[in-house]
Amino acid sequence: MTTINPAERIDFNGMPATRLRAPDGSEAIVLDHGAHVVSWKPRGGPDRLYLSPDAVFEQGTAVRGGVPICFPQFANNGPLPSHGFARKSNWELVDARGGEDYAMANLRLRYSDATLAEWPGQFVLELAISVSGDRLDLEMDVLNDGEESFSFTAALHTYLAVKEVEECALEGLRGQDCSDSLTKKRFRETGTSFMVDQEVDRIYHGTKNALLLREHHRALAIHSENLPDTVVWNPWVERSKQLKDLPDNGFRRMLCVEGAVVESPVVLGPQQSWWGRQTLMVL
Ligand code: TA6
Repeated sequence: MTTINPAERIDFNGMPATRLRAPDGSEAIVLDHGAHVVSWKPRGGPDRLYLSPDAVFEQGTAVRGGVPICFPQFANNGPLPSHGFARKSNWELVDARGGEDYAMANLRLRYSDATLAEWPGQFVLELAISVSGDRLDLEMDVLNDGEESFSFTAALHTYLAVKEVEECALEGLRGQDCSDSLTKKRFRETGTSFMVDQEVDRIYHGTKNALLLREHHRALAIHSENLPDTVVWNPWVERSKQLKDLPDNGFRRMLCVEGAVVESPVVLGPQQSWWGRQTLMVL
């Protein structure tokens, strides 16, 4: 009988990575670089994360696709480069193992001279990844390990793979306040089903319910805990052309649905901690 290695160290496009495999066949791959989850295949199914075929795998560069970790700044909401340094940093793999029905890994990024040169927070950031059956769980934990308070914004910038973005619908946002990052307008969502047929870059506030991404033949539930904002992003035609690491038609195969904390930054005093989780589940 062959035994499955629940946490195998592999090379992924020249970068050290861990392939997690649960006994039920579900699997995920996470890079040390950025603690970036680049693949998630639920039991018996295709990859449900989009990874750009033109993604660049290089130290100091963010990977286009998968699940970038935005920390300590979401987008350009502050003085740091877009989405902060965590997604471009090298994390340490601190634990990787499997159980009867799961495989999991834990990666850590701790403040260093390099991060302190950009941002004063003395943080310890961890990402726990767990795969099991039809489900992927991602949890970010932040500890303030210093003597001064700090505040941050963050996101699990999940790129979901879709067959054709124009033919899918995101449900569960009705009634939520929304800031449109393109028009700079704020409004309340009235539609029951959100369809993408142009560039979209929105932050929905106070998301409580699970969202449902429906395609003709399949559906995916997206649930956030302690991540009160949901970002929905698709670059569409023109913006895609400006993104060198995304093919011109790449926008058709992806929709970002991100668990985030943006509107009210998290403030942590010394030794205080915070966590936020996003769960994806195939239905
Ligand atoms: O989360 C949405 C967003 O902030 C967009 O505004 C968009 O530019 C995207 O992230 C990608 O950012 P990046 O820095 O990875 O090109």
